[in-house]
Amino acid sequence: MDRTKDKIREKALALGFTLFGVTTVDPLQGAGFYAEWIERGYAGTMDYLKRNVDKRGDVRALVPGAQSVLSLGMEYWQSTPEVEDDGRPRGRFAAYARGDDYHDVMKERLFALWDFIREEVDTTLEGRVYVDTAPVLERELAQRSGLGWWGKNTCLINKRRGSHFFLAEVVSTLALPPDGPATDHCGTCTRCMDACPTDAFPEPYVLDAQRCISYLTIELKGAIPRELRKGMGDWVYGCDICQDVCPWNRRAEPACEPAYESRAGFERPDLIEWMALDREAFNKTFRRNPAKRPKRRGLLRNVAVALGNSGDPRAVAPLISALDDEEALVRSHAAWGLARLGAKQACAALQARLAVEEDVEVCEEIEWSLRQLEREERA
Ligand code: B12
Ligand code: SF4
Ligand code: SF4
Repeated sequence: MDRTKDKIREKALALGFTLFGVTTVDPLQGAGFYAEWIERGYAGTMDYLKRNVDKRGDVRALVPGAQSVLSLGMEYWQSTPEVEDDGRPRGRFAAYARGDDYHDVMKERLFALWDFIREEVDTTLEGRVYVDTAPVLERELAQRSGLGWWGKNTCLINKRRGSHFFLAEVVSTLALPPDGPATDHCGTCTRCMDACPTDAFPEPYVLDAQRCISYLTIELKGAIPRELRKGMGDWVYGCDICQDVCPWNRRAEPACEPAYESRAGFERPDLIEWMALDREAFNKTFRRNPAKRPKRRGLLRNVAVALGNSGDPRAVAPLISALDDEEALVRSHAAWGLARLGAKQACAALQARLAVEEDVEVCEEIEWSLRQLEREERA
């Protein structure tokens, strides 16, 4: 028992963190694994992951004189209801992102925790708080702090709470007794790997982010590779499949920090309504929400793909309107959506757009879509 650690744990729980553990500042074993992951190209266009690769394995490079790392978890679990057919095609939006942006929420609480530690223990302590933003290998630090193990789906899983939680750290010069590491409980299970619709796991415990729907819908700025669009199904922001199928999430007693609770209409978004969002409506709808990250053009690109995948004839009209969107990225994916729907009635609209279109990539996508529709007509 350590009184200082207990007091800090109590404060962390009061601030809404439900998982708490401590580890040493010893170098991380996974640094080599990480460098190889980057080397294999699995990070795709996420250039920020390719910077400071050498520094990632040692938190002492971030906080000179650091003595301990506090790992914290905050939960966001929520179910995704099935909706009655109300005449509107619906999308899916990852559970973690349906409320306020976790970076903002957790940063504020982490600063409050850090202030408490300094006031309670010693105001001359040095330290920094992290959530996602710095070159920190969060999952491995959390595993070493006993919060959970990295599963074959690569997510950190806690035996009691499952994996629907965010991670954060306080790296500081405060010396605290470490907790023991968590052990792996995946066993022979391969459900997550079998369920992934885009085949994003080249091997257990390894994710090729370039194929992951989460990467495609959030991180990728440009066109989504055509061969992966079908597999995206109705996901418009992130993806929860490899967590939803995990038995540890079914057994968990999950919780949700109120700030992450779903905003109205985010559980199963109305795709036709979202396809019609102009800039002002987009900014209003996604204020303080993580989906402001891919910007309007990225989100509507995803919505166009989901409408295409819906197989719903009601998706044709909004996709035809989107052929005139101000963003080339949206126009090109709307063209693909029409081809995917086999919407032969859209040929005239595609041809009309092609006659005035100036963007080379959009022209190429429209020509491809027209060829698909013509081929289907002949067959
Ligand atoms: C880049 C990134 C992504 C990328 C790549 C994900 C990935 N698997 O690498 C994309 C955009 C795809 C993504 C998706 C998601 N992400 Co993300 N993401 C990150 C980020 C910023 C960096 C991850 C990273 O460094 N990846 C590189 C790989 C190599 O690292 P790693 O998987 O963490 O593996 C480490 C250890 O597991 C260990 N390790 C693994 N295997 C082995 C084997 C050996 C032999 C050894 C020694 C070590 C080892 O070593 C590695 C290095 O330490 C982290 C935040 C952070 N700074 O860590 C959030 C983070 C991982 N993401 C998070 C979330 C919530 C998600 C999503 C669930 C969101 C969603 N619903 O769409 C999905 C989950 C998809 C999935 N199956 O992973 C949470 C995960 C929380 C948790 N419980 O695990 C994090 C921690 C953010 C946070 N602060 O809470 N994400
Ligand atoms: S988040 Fe979805 S796409 Fe990404 S690895 Fe998991 S199941 Fe596959
Ligand atoms: S689904 Fe099975 S293999 Fe995948 S993370 Fe969960 S327990 Fe591990």
